[in-house]
Amino acid sequence: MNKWTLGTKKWLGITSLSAVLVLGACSSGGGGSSSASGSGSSLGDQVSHKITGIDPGAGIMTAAQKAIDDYGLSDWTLLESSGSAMTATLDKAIRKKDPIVITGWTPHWMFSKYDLKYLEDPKKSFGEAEEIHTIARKGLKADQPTAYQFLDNFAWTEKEMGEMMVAIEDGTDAQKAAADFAEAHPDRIEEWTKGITPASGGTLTLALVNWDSEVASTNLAKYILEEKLGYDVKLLEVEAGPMWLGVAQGDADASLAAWLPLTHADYWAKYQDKVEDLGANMTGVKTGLVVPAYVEANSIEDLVDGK
Ligand code: PBE
Repeated sequence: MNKWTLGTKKWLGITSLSAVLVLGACSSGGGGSSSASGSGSSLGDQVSHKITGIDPGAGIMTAAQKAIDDYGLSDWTLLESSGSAMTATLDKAIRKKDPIVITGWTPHWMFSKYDLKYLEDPKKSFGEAEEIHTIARKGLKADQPTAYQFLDNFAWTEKEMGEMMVAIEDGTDAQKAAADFAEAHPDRIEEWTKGITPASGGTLTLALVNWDSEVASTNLAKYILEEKLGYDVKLLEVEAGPMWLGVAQGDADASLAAWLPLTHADYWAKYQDKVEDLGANMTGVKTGLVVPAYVEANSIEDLVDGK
């Protein structure tokens, strides 16, 4: 078990930053001159100083806004969308070999589908050594020891999650992808459930946000809790804020979607006394600004015009 001791880090200016979006001048109107390298204009001009983001509650959005401040990118705007809208926009850009800057994270199938790179982050706006944690409501251990023990045991690797994520992205139903994973890795299922006495019925609620990484982990947990441990599991799909609040209030029993120590630092600061941290279900995860490999920039510092 792993308790984080984070300072109450509050980022000021998250909403006060009123970046100006300059439209028009560079909205590639004529002739499709959408070359990623070389037309002489800055990357900022080429992408209209826009970073394609995801849902506003995601920690990566807070971190990206912090990067805008840290690197002096005051003429850049972070666009809100969703994980799926962001990857659709990325796909469109890559088909045309247009430049694009997105908020990206690993594990994610986009890194197997496309040739992408993280922009270096020397100022560490996106933190370091990030992990995905499982959090549970207080009292789960006493009420549902079977579920608690499994959730406490469960940890897997980026490669393993990748198998499920790619299958889901290719159109496999998430529960079918979980069943396929369990069939391919019986030793892992055995490891995670070893010595745990199945429950005699009962319903559990797992809260998740519709991020591809969490869709995979939460569906695998549901599958194992249902098929091996005797539960009926409901998935509660919510935004990041309600996900933390739901576990804190006991509306959800647990969530496998807590990114710590940085990505969800604000939520942790708010709810750390009201949830139980069961430790990492994956280590070595990462968030940052991501571009297609053909984009010349290598560092967030390269987004400053004139560089
Ligand atoms: N993510 C994926 C989340 C955590 C999981 C990086 C988009 C976030 O930013 O909150």
